[in-house]
Amino acid sequence: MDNSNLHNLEEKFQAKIDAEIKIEPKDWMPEKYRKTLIRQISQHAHSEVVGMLPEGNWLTRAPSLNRKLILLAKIQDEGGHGLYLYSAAETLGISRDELVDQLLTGKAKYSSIFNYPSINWADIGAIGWLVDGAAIMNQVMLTRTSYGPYARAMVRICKEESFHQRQGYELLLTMSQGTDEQKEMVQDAFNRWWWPSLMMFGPSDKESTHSAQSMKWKIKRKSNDELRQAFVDATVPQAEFLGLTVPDDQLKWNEERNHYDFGPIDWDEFWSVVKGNGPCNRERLKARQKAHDEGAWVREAATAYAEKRRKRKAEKESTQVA
Ligand code: FAQ
Repeated sequence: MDNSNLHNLEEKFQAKIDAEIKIEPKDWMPEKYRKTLIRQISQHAHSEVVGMLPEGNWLTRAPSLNRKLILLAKIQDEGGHGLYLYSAAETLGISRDELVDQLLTGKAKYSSIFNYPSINWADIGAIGWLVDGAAIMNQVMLTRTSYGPYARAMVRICKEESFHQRQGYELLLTMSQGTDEQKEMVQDAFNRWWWPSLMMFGPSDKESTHSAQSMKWKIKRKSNDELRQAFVDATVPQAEFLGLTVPDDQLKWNEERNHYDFGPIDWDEFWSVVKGNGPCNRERLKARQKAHDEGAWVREAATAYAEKRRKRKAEKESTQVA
């Protein structure tokens, strides 16, 4: 394709985005748009799947049958989100095997937040309230992202995340009305999950390498810092209602800005976790590798079954023709 043709296609593509027309799998798209989406959607899918691990840690130790059922349903939802997202990524011409391989070999990232341990039962509440809360803040804008299959997957995911966030808050509300020891557990979980939750939104706008192009293509519609601020503004009053102290001595309501000011984020910690050196990075990848290896027989059986069905159908069609 010559340069003027390519330029024409790119202009038409941007005009579609500007007119809020969704891009669909068979539409022409710039190669960089396709690659950016594969990167973001697959990182998102991996996050959902790896994100099942910190909560899975508490399934056998949930304090009641009811809590166990709720947690089980939530974790299953996260697995489902991973599947919708892998399917959305596959529409861009990459196979599930390649995507999983990128995760297991450490080539693909997943959210930094899932490299922190879930130490006490209140962590389960904190994950629902803060981690799902941060995820929703980011994902609501993604229901309007420019790529059709991603936007449609996000609509359903957001509905489910909203239940996840509320179950986490309700768990903490119950504990915060309990014994002194339970209240301490809630504060301890909050202290450990607060800053990593703020990091989930990604580097500051100044450091964000992909934001400018992703905003132009309307893959992202709000910046990392905008979403982080919205999360702080929404979450601080919820923390106060639980009787919690936010672990940030610089946190203060700013009348003029109509927002909370908050202290500096430890970006060295963030990048160290992203680069594979967080408290649980190795453990998480090892657990995914083990699940992948132990699931080999399921993949083989499903492939053999599909092949058997394909052959039967072909045989039936050939006898019908004869
Ligand atoms: N962790 O230029 P930007 C959930 C990387 S789902 C690790 O700003 P971008 C549900 C970034 O990839 C949570 N890496 O990047 C659940 C890039 O590196 P690269 C996941 C991060 O893409 C709840 C580099 O830094 N949600 O929690 C992180 O424009 C409970 C430069 O960054 C999504 O994935 C991070 N936190 O903006 C499940 C939402 N942040 O690729 C179980 C979709 C940044 O060049 C239990 N994703 N990086 O090597 C997005 O909206 C975007 O990708 C951002 C980052 C906003 C995360």
